[in-house]
Amino acid sequence: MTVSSRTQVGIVGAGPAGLLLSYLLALRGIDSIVVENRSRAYCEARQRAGLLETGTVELLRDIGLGMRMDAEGLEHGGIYLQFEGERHHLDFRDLTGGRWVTIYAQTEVVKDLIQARLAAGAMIEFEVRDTEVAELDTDQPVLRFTDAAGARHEVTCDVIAGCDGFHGICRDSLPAGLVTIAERLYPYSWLGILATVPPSTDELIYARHDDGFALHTMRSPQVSRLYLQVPADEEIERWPDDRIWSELQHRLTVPGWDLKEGPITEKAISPMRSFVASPMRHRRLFLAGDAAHIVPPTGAKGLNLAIADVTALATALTQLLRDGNAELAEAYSDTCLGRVWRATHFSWWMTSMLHVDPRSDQFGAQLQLAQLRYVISSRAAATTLAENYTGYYPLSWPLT
Ligand code: RFL
Ligand code: PHB
Repeated sequence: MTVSSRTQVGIVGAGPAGLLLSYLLALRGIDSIVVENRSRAYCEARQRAGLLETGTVELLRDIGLGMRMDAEGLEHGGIYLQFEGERHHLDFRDLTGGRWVTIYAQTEVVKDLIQARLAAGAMIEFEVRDTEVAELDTDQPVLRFTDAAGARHEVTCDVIAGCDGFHGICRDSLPAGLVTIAERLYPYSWLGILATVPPSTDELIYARHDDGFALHTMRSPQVSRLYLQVPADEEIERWPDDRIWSELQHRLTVPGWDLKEGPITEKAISPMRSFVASPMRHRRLFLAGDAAHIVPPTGAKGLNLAIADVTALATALTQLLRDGNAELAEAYSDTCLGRVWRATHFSWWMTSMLHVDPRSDQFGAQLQLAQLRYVISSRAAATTLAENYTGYYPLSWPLT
């Protein structure tokens, strides 16, 4: 038997994009249901992004989600760029007229959102199976799924939002031939660890080393997060903890500074990819976040882009569903893609400047170093990095 129901917006995926969209729509009095194929515990523990742009922080505060972020997040006014064995500071506040970034993990953003939505009585169906979106050429698209107890559901919607990440089903449900893909795979991956040890730095260190990139970031005053460039097809078994620490020491070292080591509680390898699908909408199916685009993590843009997409989408859907005006819904894809391509360029630029490309030669290495020397010596070049890193396009969330 199939259980039938209806809602205004059917949302596929309880990552940051889907959850925030449902939260923003509720602020405008619009109903939604979120379906998610993982468990709540899995969604709240999945280790991913850590860094929020100024505009993302301000949005979360403005909509009443800033309490724990303000108490526990770590505000950073800059970063360190390291190359040729020297560490240089970039002061974002000075370069951008006061902008900053905040370290507040994606796991915490997701926990805050799930807690707020469930407290408001929202429908989030975890551990669903066989999600399908159908009737996409009508004004009443349909969302189907099997819930955790095994019951099949069919939800008639006014709109469906595909917030189901890179491996979701919504992008592939768009009509064949509509979507253009622009893609680049990088010839290296990131090995990321979480370690129970206070960070050895006050702000993030991005290091270009002849043996590969390394990044020192953090989660809290007690927990460090670090990344190492590794070969694209690397296996995690080849990286016992002592090898990871010795490679981090080697790539991050500068005279007079110590990298503190501690127990590693998590380690994983992630591939590096740039990917943009356009358009991000077909009739009443809208894609948002990683379902539509992926950036390599070097620019810390993925989560911020997902949040920007759904902020634009919630505004467009309010106009469409409350006021019967389709103008912003029709502009949605172009509105998002402007920001997406800026972030795609920035992430590609940071990635190419800081990683060692195994196919490159002396010419490529010298270009990277020339670019890095330029960034730390020219105020114009440093400002370019700072204004992109802290978030170039403003977010807009009208008060009503
Ligand atoms: P998500 O988080 O992947 O969520 C999609 C959700 O959809 C569910 N799903 C389905 N549900 C129902 N039915 C189906 N058929 C489904 N298929 C999938 C999934 O289970 C999941 O819960 O996408 P969203 O919401 O668009 O959010 C995007 C961000 O997660 C991502 O862009 C960032 O994590 C990227 N990223 C970073 N972004 C930043 O802004 N700053 C950073 O510092 C940063 N660091 C990172 C990162 C990503 C990383 N990895 C592992 C890719 C560091 C790393 C290592
Ligand atoms: C993180 O804290 O996980 C992080 C920060 C900055 C990046 C990527 C990841 O560029």
